[in-house]
Order: sequence, then structure tokens, then C-alpha cells
Amino acid sequence: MKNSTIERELLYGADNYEPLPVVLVRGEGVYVWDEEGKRYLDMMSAYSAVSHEHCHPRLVKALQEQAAKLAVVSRAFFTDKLGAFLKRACELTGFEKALPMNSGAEAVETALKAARKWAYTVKGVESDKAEIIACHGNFHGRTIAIVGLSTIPQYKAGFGPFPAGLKVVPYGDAEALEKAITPNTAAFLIEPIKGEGGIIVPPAGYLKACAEICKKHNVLMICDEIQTGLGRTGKLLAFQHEGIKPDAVVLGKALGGGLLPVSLFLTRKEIMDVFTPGDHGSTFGGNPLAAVVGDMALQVLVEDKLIERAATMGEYFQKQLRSIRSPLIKEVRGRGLLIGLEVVDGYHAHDICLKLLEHGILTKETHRTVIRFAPPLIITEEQIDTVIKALTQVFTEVKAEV
Ligand code: IF1
Repeated sequence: MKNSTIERELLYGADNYEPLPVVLVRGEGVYVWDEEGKRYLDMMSAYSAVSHEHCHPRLVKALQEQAAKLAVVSRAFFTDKLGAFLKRACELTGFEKALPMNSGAEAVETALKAARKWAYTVKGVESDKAEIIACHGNFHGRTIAIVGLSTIPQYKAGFGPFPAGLKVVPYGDAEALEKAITPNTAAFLIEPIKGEGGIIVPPAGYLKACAEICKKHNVLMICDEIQTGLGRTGKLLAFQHEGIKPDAVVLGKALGGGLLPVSLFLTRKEIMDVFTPGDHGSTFGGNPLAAVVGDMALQVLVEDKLIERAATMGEYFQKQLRSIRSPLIKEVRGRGLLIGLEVVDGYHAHDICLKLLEHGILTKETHRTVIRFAPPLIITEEQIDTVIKALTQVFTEVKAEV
């Protein structure tokens, strides 16, 4: 596709993504437009960072007003906005303390550092022996420590060596977790639903069993809700589907209201208190601009009843996807509006995403065979019907080409 905008981005940018051949210029609600003025239904929501909607008016207004008043002052000083944001986040999630960062990976790194220091200063693990356990097929970010936990070869190739004390266990197997725990285990880091791993919902009772095992062995259970949190799966936090309360949770993506990076590490006081002044921080973490946007993002989530919408619209979306009669469909799975449609072997989800693009539907595959459907939580039944119609047509076209 000859396009000077694309060529300029490729000429000056790194080749670390392979974007679909579309140049987006505007977003509003569940829609985005390309530079030719063509409108698309967004089924990606920037990997669930745009759960509210594109350029939500209340969020944009909050951003504009604060940006014109006070934006970044560093944590060398207090501000009038950070405490209000942290209070709302703690009260909404039921954790005592919150540490603000920017990207999801930064908040995950914060969690890992807290877990290790807690292991040494509270649990009594020997210095530099703390171990972290994660799951096969995990995705927690792109830093070297987090990638050290990855089992995706490409995410690790060429970036070693990795920190010590990092282990992985099969996802969905609580027994394997218990077997992997040693007296040096600090924490178990888990996505309540695997996002990048192909939108995998674990077996019922798995998270509960893990929580019990962690408690039994004095291991911190940390839920990475960067993608599954903030209403995406039909509950405020995905772990709530299992009626558990982990020791800590990490939030990001939609916490920034689809406008800027805001992330949080939340836990109880005993764990957060391992940090003393100067231990950890970030230039932009907790800046008043991000605090105002994060605070408004939480307010809008509750006031616009987006969590309830994700539950009801997610149910409708899955029902409609399951009503499509096509030999290409292997499985429809997910929770709320975090849905994956797996195509049978021999078909590439990427090819289907390219055809969906022609039909005005924007999404990308996760893993070769899974098409992600994770729209902004304000999506309507009528818009879902439009997606189903387009998908049915695409499956017919693809089948015909075989
Ligand atoms: C990319 C994946 C999704 C995340 C979970 C932490 C982070 C992410 C559960 C880190 C970020 C993004 C990163 C982006 C693509 C996307 C992604 F495909 F990579 F895995 F969503 F599934 N925990 N996920 O999903 O947050 O530092 O990015 O703010 O790196 O290509 P971040």
C-alpha cells in the first residue's frame, strides 16, 4: 500500500511492529477514522486501554483543564490531585495503598520489587535468593526482568541475560504452582485471564486454589489486571469472578482513560511499607495531570455503568459470535468484552483481520489463530450486529478462496 504517511513512519521509526495498512487520524466513541475519512468500528481499544471510548468528552475536558493549570512537578513535592486519585483507587478496589507509575510494565516492576523486598524484610528469605513465579504464556510487559519471566521465544531472543529467581508454571494447574514453591518464593504473578496468551480463561476454581496455596506458603499472590481490570471482563477486577482477594493488583491501560499512560500498584500497608523514601520512583509517576485523568477514568467507569455494560454486551457479543455457522470457527471464548475467536488450523487470524479492515472493522490477532474482540465498553447491540455481519461475510469470502 503506497502511502507517504506510512513510508515516513517506517523511514524514521523502528521496525518493532507490523501495523495493519491503515492510517488513523481521529477517534470518537467506538469509532476511528483513517486519513481517507473511512470509518472503522474499533474492536481493539488499544489492547483495552480505550475501555471508556475514544476521546471521552469528560476525560478530555479534565485533561485540558489540568494541563492548562499544573501538569508535572515530580514527586519532590505534594500536589492537590494525587491523594484524591489514590483514595478513589484504594476505596474502589479495596486495597489500602497505591503507588502510581506510568506504563503497565513499570507498575509490574514495582510489584516485583515490592515482593522481593517484602520477602527479605518480612518473610525472612535469604538476601538475593527471592523467587518469582509466573505462568507459561504470560504477558506482563517488555522490560528485561519481566521478559525474563516470558515463555514466548521472540520476546526473549537477543535480550539476555535475565535476572535470577524467575520461574514459570503451566497456567491453570494449581498443583504445579504448589510444586514450584520453595521457602524462597516471594510471589506468584498471574493474569486472571491470559490476554496475549490467546484470551484464555482458566478452569473454574483455579484462581481460588492458587490463592489458598499462596496463603498456605506465605507467598504473595499478585494479579496483573492491566488488561482484564477496570470492567473489561464484566467485573471491576477479573479476580472477582472467582471471589478471591489477592495480596496485590496491578492496573494500567484503561486507567489512563484512553488518553495517557497511568498505572498503579495496589496492595496492603504491610507490603507497601517495604518502600522507604528514595527506594523507588519515576519522574512522571503520579503527576497531577495523570492523577486527574486517572481519577476521572475511575469516576466515569462507575457513573457510566461501564462494568455492567461489559457484562451484558459481552454476553450478547459471545452469543452472536457463537451463532455464526462457519467451519472456520474453532472456539469463541473470553469474559465480558474481552473475547477471542479462534479459527481452525490452516487459517491465519491475520488474514481475517486484513479482510475485516476492508469491511470497516478494526482488530488484530493475538497469536496466529485468535482474533481479538475487545471494543470500548460503550458498544451497543446494533454495533455488535454490524461486526457479526461483517465477520460472517469475511468467513464466506475466506472459505471461498480456499
Ligand atoms: C506490546 C500484548 C496485550 C498487558 C498485561 C502488562 C502489560 C500489558 C496483561 C504491560 C501490555 C500490551 C503491550 C503491547 C501489546 C499489548 C498486549 F500483546 F503485548 F500482550 F494487550 F495483550 N500486563 N500489553 O497486556 O503494559 O507496559 O504496555 O503499558 O508490547 O506490544 P504496558
